[in-house]
Amino acid sequence: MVPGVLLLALLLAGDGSLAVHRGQYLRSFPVHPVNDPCYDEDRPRRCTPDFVNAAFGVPIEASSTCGQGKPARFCNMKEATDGTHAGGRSGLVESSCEICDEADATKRYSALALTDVHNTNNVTCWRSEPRSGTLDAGPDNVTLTLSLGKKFELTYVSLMFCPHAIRPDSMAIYKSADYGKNWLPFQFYSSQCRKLYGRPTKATISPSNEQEARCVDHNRYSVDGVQGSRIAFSTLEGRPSAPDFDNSVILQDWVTATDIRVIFHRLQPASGGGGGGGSSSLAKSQSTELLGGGKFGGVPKKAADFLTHPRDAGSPGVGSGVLTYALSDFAVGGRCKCNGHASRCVKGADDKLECDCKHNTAGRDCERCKPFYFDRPWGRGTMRDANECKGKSLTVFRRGLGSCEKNSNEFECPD
Ligand SMILES: [Ca+2]
Repeated sequence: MVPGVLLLALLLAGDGSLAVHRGQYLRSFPVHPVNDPCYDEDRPRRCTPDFVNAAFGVPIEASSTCGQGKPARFCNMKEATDGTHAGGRSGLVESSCEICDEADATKRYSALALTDVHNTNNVTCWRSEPRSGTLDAGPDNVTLTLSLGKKFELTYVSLMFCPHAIRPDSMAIYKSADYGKNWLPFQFYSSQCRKLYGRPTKATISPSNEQEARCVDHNRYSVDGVQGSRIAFSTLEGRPSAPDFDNSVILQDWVTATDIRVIFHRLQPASGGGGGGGSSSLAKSQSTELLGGGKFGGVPKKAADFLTHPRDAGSPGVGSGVLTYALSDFAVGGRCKCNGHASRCVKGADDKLECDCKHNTAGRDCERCKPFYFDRPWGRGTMRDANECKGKSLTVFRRGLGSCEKNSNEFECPD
């Protein structure tokens, strides 16, 4: 044999042995990557995406922004409390006034500041246009809408107010679980819960009303001071089934959201503090209308009712036309919702966020079984049971192999 041919023969032999080894390698390789949190070796187990601030870097739509269109003047306020409790507000003291102007980077208060990096040494703020503070101007609502683009299961919604900004007297947090078609109340804050939102202050949640929004007098119950402070709504706090969340479909629905909307209804409490009511006759007539309760009487309430809520009597004389709603950070803590069947969410072909589904599940939220895996009904993956979708009894025909194999998910076997 000439040396060249020998070399070729050796090379071919080498290739052949490599092919054998490759085959063995493939056979011994586990079906799922070693570090896949959705599998314990080959056994499926419940898996969830990481806990994140789902709002981070997501643009928020604001119905009003200071300095947009034309520069405006706003004032920071210092709040003077009289030391007594119940509402805790006895007046506002103007501290300093500034100009907002979106054309000037140093005077810009855009909604992008709501979801940027929150650095306590360099706080960036969104501000609403200065509120008129008069009844003639109509409803004083300002709305912030966050669209997550995917179902998430939320643990909290946190709003950080700007330094020297007053915390609004009355505001509501809503959620949508269907990409903004329907809105449900998540939480209310007011010094006059019953009057504005038709709910008692800090109602107790029982097992029969676990997906009802509560109203909290945040001024009364806050311990962290009034100015520049944070409001954090914990979605499961005080809800009896929270320790058994895995098995509570009601709470799983309750924490599910695709969108979060915050509506500031009233910047200042009605004159007279916590329970006072309006001072003008117009204010009184509006209060009476609200107290009548027809509009806010029953539950569940439609978000639309609140969206058209007439402005209640504020304190028209105080800081008229210069006060703003001002937030430095809007955060929502939670996990991308994959029903226990994925450990991460990824951008899909349509550039939308979707679960990287395992356990033979499919859908943006792994909310159904893959085709041909219907041997048992779909179920949410839990600590006790990953509820993998199965297709064991399905007999299929693999094209090209000429034989019937189970689970190959291609063609049904011919009889
Ligand atoms: Ca910020």
